[in-house]
Amino acid sequence: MNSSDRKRLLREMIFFRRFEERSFEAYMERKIGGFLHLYSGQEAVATGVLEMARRGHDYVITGYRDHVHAMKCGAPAREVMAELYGKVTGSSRGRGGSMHIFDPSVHFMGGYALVGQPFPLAAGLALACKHKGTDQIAICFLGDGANNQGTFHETLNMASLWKLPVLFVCENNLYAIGTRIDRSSAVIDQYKRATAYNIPSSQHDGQDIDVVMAAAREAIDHVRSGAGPYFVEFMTYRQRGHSMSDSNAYRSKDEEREWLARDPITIYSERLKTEGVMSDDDIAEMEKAVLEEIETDVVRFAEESPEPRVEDLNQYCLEEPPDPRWIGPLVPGERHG
Ligand SMILES: Cc1ncc(C[n+]2csc(CCOP(=O)(O)OP(=O)(O)O)c2C)c(N)n1
Ligand SMILES: [Mg+2]
Repeated sequence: MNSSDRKRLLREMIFFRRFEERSFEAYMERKIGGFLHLYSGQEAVATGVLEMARRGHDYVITGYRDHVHAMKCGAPAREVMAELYGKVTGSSRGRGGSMHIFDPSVHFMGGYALVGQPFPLAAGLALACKHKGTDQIAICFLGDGANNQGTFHETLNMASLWKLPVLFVCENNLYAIGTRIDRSSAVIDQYKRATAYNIPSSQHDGQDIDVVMAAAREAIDHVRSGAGPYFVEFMTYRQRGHSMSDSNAYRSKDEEREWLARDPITIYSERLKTEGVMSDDDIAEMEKAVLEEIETDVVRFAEESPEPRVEDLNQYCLEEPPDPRWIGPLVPGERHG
């Protein structure tokens, strides 16, 4: 990876962090309502894995902590922010909100509110890729807590049996809301659970984007080669509470400090400085430019966009169930469903 790619990666992670922190502020100002789950602290996982995937070619799906995954797939940041604001210009036309970002034009097949829901959907996407005979793969990001759902076991079994081209990415941030992993899972190392279904798996540091990319490269190559699914686990930590309604009082200050010292953006910035790719001044300038872009482009767009009109609320409701073969925009010619 050359130095301009490395600078771009750092900028992306800084952008994603600032996007999340700015949406926190907008929530406190009551401009965003409903649920809001922030990804601050976990940026190296989605950024690193999706850097190794093929943009707009592979399919990506995840849970409700979904803003960064959508943007890294190519969903415009201003449309993601507008969705958080519930505006008509949002990725889901203001009907979905934070947990339901959806942009099929870049193969981001959604954030889902139900824990474990994306597992079988990812297998379905992978089955479609297999039937079409393309070299596309499906990538399913989910938290550690989701692995205790029945859908995890049903999906891994079928995916392995049918050798589906699906990559499971477990973002192990040690908590499911306020419950620590050792209080909810009989198996602590999540990657070991995949061996029960004959799926190769591995566990890696999720705070170092270089480690994430190297692991993702191997995992994606395996899946794309037709060898069947792969399960990769990244150890990471969310820096904020589970959602905006979580007081985050259940974690020790020592634990939080330990993980903050391993902030993925700090780790990567330090590396680029040591390698002489960027200086402190370059990074400060980059941060300033990101803040400005978020204010003048992303937030302004969300704030100036119109609310959905009450008389249009049924606009995207289907009277008939959709044709199961259908996948694409609801309104022909429109970019979004
Ligand atoms: C089927 C279902 N059961 C319970 C919930 C409530 N719930 C929301 S998030 C969550 C924890 C999930 O934790 P994890 O998978 O580790 O993801 P993280 O929030 O850490 O990213 C639970 C139990 C839900 N949304 N859906
Ligand atoms: Mg978790």
